[in-house]
Amino acid sequence: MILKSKSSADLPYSEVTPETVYRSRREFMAAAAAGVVGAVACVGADGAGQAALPAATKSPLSVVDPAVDPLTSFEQITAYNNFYEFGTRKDDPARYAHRLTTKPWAVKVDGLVNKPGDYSVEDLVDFKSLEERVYRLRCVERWSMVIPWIGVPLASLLKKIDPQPKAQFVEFTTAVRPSEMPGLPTAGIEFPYIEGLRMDEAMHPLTLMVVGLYGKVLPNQNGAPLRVQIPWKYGFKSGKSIVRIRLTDQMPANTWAVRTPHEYGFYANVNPTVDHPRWSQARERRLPGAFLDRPTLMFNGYGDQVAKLYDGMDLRKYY
Ligand SMILES: Nc1nc2c(c(=O)[nH]1)N[C@H]1C(S)=C(S)[C@@H](COP(=O)(O)O)O[C@H]1N2
Ligand SMILES: [Mo]
Repeated sequence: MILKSKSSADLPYSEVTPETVYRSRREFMAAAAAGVVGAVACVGADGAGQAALPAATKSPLSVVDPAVDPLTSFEQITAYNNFYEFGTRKDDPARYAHRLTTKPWAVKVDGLVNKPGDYSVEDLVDFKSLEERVYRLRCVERWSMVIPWIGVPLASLLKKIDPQPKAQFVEFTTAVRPSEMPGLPTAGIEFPYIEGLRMDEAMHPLTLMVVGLYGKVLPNQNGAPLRVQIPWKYGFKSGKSIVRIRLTDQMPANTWAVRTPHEYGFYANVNPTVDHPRWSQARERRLPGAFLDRPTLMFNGYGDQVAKLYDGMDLRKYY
């Protein structure tokens, strides 16, 4: 497979959503002229500096009711992040992730697939069939957000690389760039950050490969250029800035489960009845709120669609 250097930002203008979708171009230019908007690498608080993606269709798989779960602001989604490669404080990714070079970007595909190779993001993701999916994100640390992700089903990507029948798991490896990631030496976890899914979880229509949010190219602090999103699992399952996708018949050794196995497992399904050893998972706070003012939902509210994947499994044992 040839690695192409063409990126979403290089698409012809006609394929690009007008800036007016989220903010008027005039307003943006005025801000730019006034010096309010920084270098292209920096993300404005409202996303104004971030390139637009081709138009996305709204997915019916967005089950979130805006009356109950209003969208979290672009500013909040990009200002409060876990991305330990850039530091362990919530504002470190927003400060330092612009250092990550996301173009060109190669994703190595290997293991039990019929089409291994080095792929570009555009080889793996069809930018003409992007979907917008509003998903809740529930971090194991008990905060949550509601995010309008842009992406394609992981299943569509897997179809392109053609898994062999023996493949039982998908393993994701994320980028390690010592010169661009100031948090590597002090994070207290092993790098590269590894995550994985069972094949049926990976093929589930809710599992999304994300390239954007709020109609814009994914900001670096949220895992540009490619991250996964599994809405019924705790946030740590959704690896950011993926550089390798490996199909395997062994359960992947995911980073947090390797580091503290009594606290974090492979499955990490959101479950209000199974506590973290150091805190209850029964409630959560919706950012920017400070209080645990709402109950956490089984499978983060996606139980109708995913509970059957775990029929007969003891979810206390397989946490
Ligand atoms: N490579 C990498 N991916 C990662 C992390 C990380 O530290 N490194 N943190 C995870 C955790 S704990 C969460 S909650 C989500 C946060 O995603 P967000 O910042 O887009 O909300 O990213 C996940 N993916
Ligand atoms: Mo998290």
